[in-house]
Amino acid sequence: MARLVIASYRVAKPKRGMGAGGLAVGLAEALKATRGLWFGWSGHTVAQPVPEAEVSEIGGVTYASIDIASADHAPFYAGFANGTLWPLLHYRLGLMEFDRAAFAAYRRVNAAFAEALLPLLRPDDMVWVHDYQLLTLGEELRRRGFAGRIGFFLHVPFPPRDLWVALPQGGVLLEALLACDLLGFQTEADRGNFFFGAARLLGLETEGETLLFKGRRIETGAFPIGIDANGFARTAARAAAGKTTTQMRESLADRALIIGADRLDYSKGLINRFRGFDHLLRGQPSLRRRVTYLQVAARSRVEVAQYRALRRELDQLAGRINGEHADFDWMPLRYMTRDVPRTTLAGFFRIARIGLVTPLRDGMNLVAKEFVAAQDPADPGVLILSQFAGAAQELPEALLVNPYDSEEIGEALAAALAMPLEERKARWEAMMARLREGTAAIWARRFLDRLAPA
Ligand code: GDG
Repeated sequence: MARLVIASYRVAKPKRGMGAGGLAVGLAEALKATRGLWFGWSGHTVAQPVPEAEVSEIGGVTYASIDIASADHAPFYAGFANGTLWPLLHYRLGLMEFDRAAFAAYRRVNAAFAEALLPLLRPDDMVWVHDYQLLTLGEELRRRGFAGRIGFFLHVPFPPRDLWVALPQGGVLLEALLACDLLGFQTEADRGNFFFGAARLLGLETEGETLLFKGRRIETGAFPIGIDANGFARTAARAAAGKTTTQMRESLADRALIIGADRLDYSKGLINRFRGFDHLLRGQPSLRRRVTYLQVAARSRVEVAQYRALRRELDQLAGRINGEHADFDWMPLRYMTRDVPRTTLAGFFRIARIGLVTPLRDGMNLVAKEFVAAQDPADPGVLILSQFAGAAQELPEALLVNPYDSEEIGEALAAALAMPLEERKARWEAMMARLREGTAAIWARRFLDRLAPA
């Protein structure tokens, strides 16, 4: 098997005591098996970055990283990647900003990545590029002469053509992606949006799921990302018996726990979710004092203005909900913008009666899958899931909601609280079985089998 080379914005180096997240888990096996290389940003910006990557080896896997030029990082990351691409890819044209200088910085950072990665590559390596920060990396590698296999996976959604054309450099970016041999998406809908959009906008011929471009064949496919469901279940069971979860349980005083855990991001639908909880408390007075909603909203991308604005709005709304409904011995909403350790979250998921996951649009949403995996098979909680999360395709037994309708969220909360044990078990078993069939390792293997030279 060819050596696997991963390129992503951030590199997930293994650290002791840290339960790794989705991507690292999925890729670990393939990286180890091929004594692979993981390349990305060091986390540092400097005035004049050197073009050579800093290389280290841990457990047979090589990690290589470079610094990004200080002048480029903000326009690349807060600018084009998260001020232009992120809202567009999540169907939020109204939030999209565009600035040519930021796009130029984005291209320079991708070019600098290619420049530093190229000398580390061998001709028969398989390169797997990840996500929207690195849309032009494949093309930059080709420009510098790399002729081996290149795959690309988009972790976030891909919008329909009519939205994509609003991006002034949209055509250029589509062409850049076609430098790869395989383009992977979370769902068939995302793949279709890209495939038909690119074919139409660039006037390409197609064959099945393959695009034909300048005499080359570019394959596309849907590869829904998974989690290590059994591993997460074990972590959750262990954590639930530990001190923090015990304290949490005691603090609930027999009230049902509703839990949400997301990066503080407008795509996650937190405003509507809070309003949904407010509807529950207003519409079902008998349920008041019988529930506690914990929302972990880990601060994210604070350098982007829209994220700071969302934080202010959520702070206000949380204050209003508690102000209106709380009692001297009951706080309905516990809202934290601090990061919570992964194992703690797993324990909380396990004792929660409801997992509330209502993004307005999400590539996959791993929290939904983690919540299911964490449940106690004898007394599982209920997942309320947005129909616009990629995960909804695989988890139709969740209570699916339209996240734009806060009242529907409120109704789903009431239905989940009333759901009998037998029904909870039946829904959970179906979902858990599917998660076991689509783990992170299986996801990586499916992609790499398709990418491998015939
Ligand atoms: C992108 C796509 C796609 C959350 N809060 C805390 C915390 N988390 C962990 C969760 C989960 C991960 O972060 C979030 O993953 P998601 O998939 O839910 O969302 P994104 O971060 O937006 O990820 C998404 C994913 O890529 C993978 O392809 O599914 O659609 O947007 O693992 O548990 N972890 C800790 N503390 C927190 O407070 N430790």
